[in-house]
Amino acid sequence: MPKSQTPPAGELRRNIREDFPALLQQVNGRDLVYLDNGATTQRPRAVIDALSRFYEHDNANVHRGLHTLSMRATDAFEGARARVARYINASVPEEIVFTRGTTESINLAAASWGGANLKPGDVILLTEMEHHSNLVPWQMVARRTGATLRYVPVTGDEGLLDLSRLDSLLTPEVRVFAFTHVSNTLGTVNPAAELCTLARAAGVVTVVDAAQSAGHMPLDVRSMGCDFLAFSGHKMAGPTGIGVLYGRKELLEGMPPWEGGGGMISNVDFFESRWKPPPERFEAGTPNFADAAVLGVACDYLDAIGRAEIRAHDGDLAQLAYARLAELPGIRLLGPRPPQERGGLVSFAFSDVHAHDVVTFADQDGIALRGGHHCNQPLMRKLGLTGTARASFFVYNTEAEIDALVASLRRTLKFFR
Ligand code: 7TS
Repeated sequence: MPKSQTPPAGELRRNIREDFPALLQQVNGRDLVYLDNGATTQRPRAVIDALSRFYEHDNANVHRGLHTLSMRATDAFEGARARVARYINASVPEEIVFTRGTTESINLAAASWGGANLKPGDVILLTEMEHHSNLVPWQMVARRTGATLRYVPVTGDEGLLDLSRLDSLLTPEVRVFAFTHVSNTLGTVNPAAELCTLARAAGVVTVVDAAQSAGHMPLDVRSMGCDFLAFSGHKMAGPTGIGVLYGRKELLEGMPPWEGGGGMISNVDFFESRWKPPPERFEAGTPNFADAAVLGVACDYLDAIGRAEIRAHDGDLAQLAYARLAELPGIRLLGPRPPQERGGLVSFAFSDVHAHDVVTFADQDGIALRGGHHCNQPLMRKLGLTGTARASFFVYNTEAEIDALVASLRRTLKFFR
């Protein structure tokens, strides 16, 4: 975009909402206000159409046929791999493993890398703000290998990692440090590059959960210095059921497969097999080639808007929402306030109104929120909460929608008090 046409920071192209057909509807007689983007984003017409086009024109299984459609499908699939590699500045496309999503990506890293490298006495370092997806797979591999878990504490409602503790936590027994880039409950943006640098200096492998950042800010795995990075297509305007595990080439090459089947072998005998190199080694069976191909279209869509611009836009809305919500009597707001430490979501609780009631009443006004523990049960317990309501923003959300949210919450509070 020429400079003269660049909107001010935090303000994106005005007609962006028209790209998203699902937004153009009424819910309970009101214009839909979709503020549940942390769970999944809506998809732009470009992505929806690309999926139809793929099935209408190019559909055939990949890596198997010599016929034209199979070659077209394979080109689209491998082209998307290269596109995703560029999206996060991976060194080569082979560092991109396609999975079902963040959850499967972390399970792959934990089972394959963890299963091969962890032993009794080793420590897996996590943080108290991890989503269950970056917690349970590590508990499972800990049980399997005899490794133990250790946690970087969260400072409380302010929702920051207590980095003063990191030196004492990164002892020689720590083999892997898995942490979220952006917390789906607190909104905290963790200093991923700083954490990766400290870990690497201690010889510790890093796994970054980028589920909440991949669609919302620039990502560069090489400047971040991570070893693994996981994310989901459906949280970044892309298709459902497709995700990515980025792994540094040397690490992926040293890892055993975690599932066996077609596509991942170079040779099979009755009693033993040899594996293909990454990424195929980790993609047993027919991959989700159609959604993978269209994930590249989602990358194009977001980059055309500009991820720095998206970060500014979502962050500005979160700042505004925080300020407006703070005016509501009896509200408890979670996570850090400063714009550089908060991504595009705000989580809040009332002592006298359950989060599920907040969400149900908002729905009556056509507003989609999420309420509950957000797959962060240990953190909720630590904070003495059963759940929160959460508003999470994306490219198409507006200040007027925050006005609608605040007005709706005022009505809810009046009803309950
Ligand atoms: N990690 C984080 C930080 C997440 O927010 C989520 C999903 C996941 C991992 C799992 O992603 P999946 O695509 O494999 O399911 N978070 C949410 C949420 O906040 N509300 O619904 C899903």
